[in-house]
Amino acid sequence: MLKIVRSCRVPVLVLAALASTALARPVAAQTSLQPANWDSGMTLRLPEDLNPDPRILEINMEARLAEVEVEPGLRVKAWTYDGGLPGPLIRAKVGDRLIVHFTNRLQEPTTIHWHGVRVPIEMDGVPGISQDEVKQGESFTYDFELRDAGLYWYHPHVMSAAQVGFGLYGALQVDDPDDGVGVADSLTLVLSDIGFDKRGDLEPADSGGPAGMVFGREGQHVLVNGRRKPVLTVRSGAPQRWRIVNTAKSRFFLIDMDGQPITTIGTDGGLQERPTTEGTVLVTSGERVDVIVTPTGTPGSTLIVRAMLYNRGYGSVQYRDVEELFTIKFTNEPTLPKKPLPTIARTLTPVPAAGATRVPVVLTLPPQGPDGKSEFRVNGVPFWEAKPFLAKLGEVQLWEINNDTDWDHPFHLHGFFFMALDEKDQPIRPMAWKDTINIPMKTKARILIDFNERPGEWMFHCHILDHAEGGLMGTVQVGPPSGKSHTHRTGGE
Ligand SMILES: [Cu+2]
Repeated sequence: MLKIVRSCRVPVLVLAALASTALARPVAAQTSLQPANWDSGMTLRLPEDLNPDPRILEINMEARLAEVEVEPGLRVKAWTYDGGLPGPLIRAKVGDRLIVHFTNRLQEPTTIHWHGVRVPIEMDGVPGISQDEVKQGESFTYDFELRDAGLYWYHPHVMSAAQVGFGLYGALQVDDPDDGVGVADSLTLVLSDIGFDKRGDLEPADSGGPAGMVFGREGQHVLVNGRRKPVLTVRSGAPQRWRIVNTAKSRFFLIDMDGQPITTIGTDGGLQERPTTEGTVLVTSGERVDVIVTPTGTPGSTLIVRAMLYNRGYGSVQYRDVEELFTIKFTNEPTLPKKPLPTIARTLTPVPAAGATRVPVVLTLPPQGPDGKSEFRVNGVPFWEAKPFLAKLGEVQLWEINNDTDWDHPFHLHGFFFMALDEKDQPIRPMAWKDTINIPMKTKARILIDFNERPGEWMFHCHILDHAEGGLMGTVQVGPPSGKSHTHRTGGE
């Protein structure tokens, strides 16, 4: 037993070694160090659990139009899950079963895709490939097990650039009570943006034409848990865990807390091998990060958390300003003395790369045609002309993805985690399970995927959703085809 006395004014944090795991991970008796209602400016709604079984979370959810206030007096007629922006925070424990009775009250067809979750193919939410569209007034029940701890999210896979941009997204958090992180004060942060005019009418999904598609449209209002510039009230020197998802359809967030250290402990597929500490953390579209921060400042003062400029292509840093995300307001209590964080580590077992099938993937953007149209291509073809990649069930593949465009592409694979490799086929350290990896302009990424289960046709695409709809999309058929013939339609990703 290891005892850490935090200070004479706060309870003693007792850490016990877990005997059953290879790495002795401490389990903390957690006590909040924050004032009451410290996070009331940015809490997320929770859905009502209809099922008495503690291992089953069963909820109803509706997609519908709703007027939403993103700051006092500033309203937008958004597309929402259950009337809010973002949708409810679906929160369960690892191993739980999730049942979502979904009804579409929109005038357009939609679906729900569960980003990053190892769902059966029938639950993956891609119309024409894994399920039928849910049309206006129709319902569909999603039902699957939450096998992996981590922060995931959900959004439509029909006209996704439009529907996500209009407000259809929410977080799905799968907790591991034994993760040993030992930080009591935790926030889930859904970062997004939305574009609308003075009347609250949404910016059209095709604004800017082909140039808008090539850039990746960003809404002018940056939102944190659906609010503009909310406020957190915190005690200086108290550690916090932030679980962050970027649900914006194009915008990247390079998060800065006035240069104060940000310790990343996990990413898409839960905790990473070991923490890393830097002055900023980048979260590209679709990605998640799990970080520990200890905001520190003079009692009574404020600290602004910002999104700094990050160059993901022409126009993303020119004539642009940093964005304020939220304000940290320090209470008048004295700063807590610095204490070391518990050892946060995870044993990850990489799949051997030797013998993996090499799959070249080249991303291009040919010059505009005479008709002014632009299209992104994967191995020479846009999505609507592409044939599925093939993988045998149990085959390990090494995708060597060459981004030969002048734009970054956060590359997302449905249904499977992968690991990023270096040029020598070794995992990039610290190791982490990813489902979305940013491939900066004119660079390459190498990812190792074990197609060891769940045969079916799985999507991959850029998570700048305008790029996806502009052609940067494809599928991989894992195992034999189901026999159902599929028609790939434009915009039906
Ligand atoms: Cu892209």
